[in-house]
Amino acid sequence: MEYVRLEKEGSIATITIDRPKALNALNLTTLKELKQALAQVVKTADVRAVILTGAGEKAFVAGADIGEMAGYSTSQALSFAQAGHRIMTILEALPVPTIAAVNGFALGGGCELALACDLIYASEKAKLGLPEVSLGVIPGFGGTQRLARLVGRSRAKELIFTGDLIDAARAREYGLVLEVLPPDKLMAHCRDVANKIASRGPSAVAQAKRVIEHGADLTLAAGNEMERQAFALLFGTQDQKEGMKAFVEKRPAAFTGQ
Ligand code: DAK
Repeated sequence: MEYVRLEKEGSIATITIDRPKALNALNLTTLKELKQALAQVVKTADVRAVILTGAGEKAFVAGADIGEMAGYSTSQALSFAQAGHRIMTILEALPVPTIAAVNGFALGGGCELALACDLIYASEKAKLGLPEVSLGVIPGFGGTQRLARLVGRSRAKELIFTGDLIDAARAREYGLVLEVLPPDKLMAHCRDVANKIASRGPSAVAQAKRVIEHGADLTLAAGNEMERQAFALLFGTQDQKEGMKAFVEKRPAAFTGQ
């Protein structure tokens, strides 16, 4: 792949958007390669968490590629938005947690990419925002929906209507990022979180992710019913037997994902 790197260390996969000359902006090729990388992750049985980041010092992803988008017709814009939405949906539906390591600018489509991840950590140097209205458009990869669900409609409207960029500390205050780290500690922190998740029961983590994600669109009663079903289902796994046996025997559990 030209603009996307996929590396695996133990059970952690790291996907790096690697187009630093354009601040890792998402052109069509990059989107296609990101989709390929995610497909590869799905095929790799022992991946337990995915970290997504940007190459270089300056950017996570500075947005969709403005040069490429500039001449789009309405129908081209629709297929571009559909391609972006498909990728965000694939990310959200991955059975393993995804962590955005926001190491610099996360703007427009880049911010939307982070928003489609389960957890967002940022470097002190990061700047986040959805500046699309400054370009005469609106977010096209799910930002209007995911940002509003994460930080509330009012704050999302403020950020989207003004197009303002916010620093990492402000993003944390808004609940958009979980923690802010010194730049040289960001990846280590994300790996620590990923490794901790990887040490837990994989089916349990997958079910927790599924139930939280799907439950967000349901009534409380329907979401609780989904939780009960998933809880019961896990009692059919080896991991539940091992997890509880290990507790009783006062030793760490050796989960297999079965
Ligand atoms: N696209 C293409 N190239 C970009 C880019 C981007 N989003 N961001 C930066 N670059 C390129 C710059 O053009 C420059 O290239 P050269 O001139 O060196 O060839 C290089 O990266 C370095 O950037 P700068 O020289 O500008 O670096 P600075 O430090 O001065 O400024 C910056 C950094 C991040 C503040 C600035 O580059 C900037 O404002 N970039 C644009 C940020 C932005 O507006 N992002 C949102 C993009 S819009 C939709 C689908 C999708 C979307 C919307 C609708 N539908 C289909 C409906 C999504 C939209 C977006 O994401």
